[in-house]
Parts: sequence; C-alpha cells; structure tokens
Amino acid sequence: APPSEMTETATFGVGCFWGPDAEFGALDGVVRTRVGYAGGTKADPTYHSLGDHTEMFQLDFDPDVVSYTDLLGHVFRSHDPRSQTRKTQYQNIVLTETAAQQKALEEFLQTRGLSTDAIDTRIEQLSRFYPAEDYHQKYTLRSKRIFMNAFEELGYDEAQLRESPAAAKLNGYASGHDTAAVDELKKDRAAESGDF
Ligand code: MHO
Repeated sequence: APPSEMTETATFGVGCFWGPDAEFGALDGVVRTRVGYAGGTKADPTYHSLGDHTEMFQLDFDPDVVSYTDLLGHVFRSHDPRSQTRKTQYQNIVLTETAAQQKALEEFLQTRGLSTDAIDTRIEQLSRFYPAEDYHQKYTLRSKRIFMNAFEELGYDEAQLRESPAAAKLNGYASGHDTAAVDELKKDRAAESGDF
C-alpha cells in the first residue's frame, strides 16, 4: 500500500544521527526520515557551527502502523536513559511536539517505573528543527552507487531524496537493518515491560 497521507512526526536524538536515520527508517510504519539540528538556541546551525544544538533525527510515521509509544520503545533501547553525554552534539533527547506525545512519553516512562525527572535523557518541547546538510541525509545510502544512480536517473533532487519513503527504506537496508528491526519492534510492543 502507498504510504498514508496521515503521518505524525517524532523527533529524537541518541548520538550521531547517521545510524538512527537508517535504523528507524527501516521500521514498518516509518514513512520518511530526515536528520538535523535542534534542542538549542543558535539560529541556523550547521554541522561545523552547531552552537548549542544536538544531532537529531526526525520521523514521519503512520500511526495506524506504528505508534509514538512503539517508537519510544525503540528509542529507549537505543540509549541508556540513566546516563548522558557531556557533549551537546550527541546528547540523548526526546523533543515532543504535541500534548499527546508528552502524555504518551510520561505513560511510557511510568510503566517502566520512571519519570521525566528521574532520567538523564533530556525531555523538551520541539521548537525548531533545522535539517542538516544534504550529505548527512541518508548517509549510508549515499555510499551505494547503484541506488544513488537510480535516484539520479529518476530525477530526484536532494530535497526529494531526503523526503523519499523509498530512500528511507533503502538507507535502512543498506545499513543492515531489515525485517529483523520490524520483529524487534513487535517484540517490544508485546512486552509487558521492557528493560533498557
Ligand atoms: N565523528 C563521527 C560521527 C559523525 S556524526 C555525523 C564520524 O565522523 O564518523 O556526528
């Protein structure tokens, strides 16, 4: 089926954004991905002039297929919420966008005996997300000539490549994330309570 028109957006940081761009892009229900900078105050950050921002990844997902809570399960297995990196560039952050996301996060933590105050993961409201430079988008995919040639032949420009649902999946597969990721997610959903 074609990707749903009705997507929600989620924004997370768990270190260098290349990895999660691919890993989460492979998940069933994640329609589009992009990497960028957020969490700070500096205007128009760039990779080499990041200021107080952090490397983040953003997901457009189909809530009929994967829930925000499902994504949180994955995010909280991708980092240790009881420790934080000193370097702002790589900090663990959940940037919620809506009251519903904030509520889902609080409930998610509660089922694990945690709260937003009890963890070192930064929990903040998304104010602005600055997409990163093109060469950071779908980073692994870029090293696969055969795929990049195909996108080029089909006339994709950089913005279209970044926002392409096909590119999100191929980037995941090119990074070794295949249906195993989907199985993990299903396990996660089935679990009564997870350990990180
Ligand atoms: N220092 C690592 C991480 C890059 S990530 C975009 C590297 O250059 O491979 O921060």
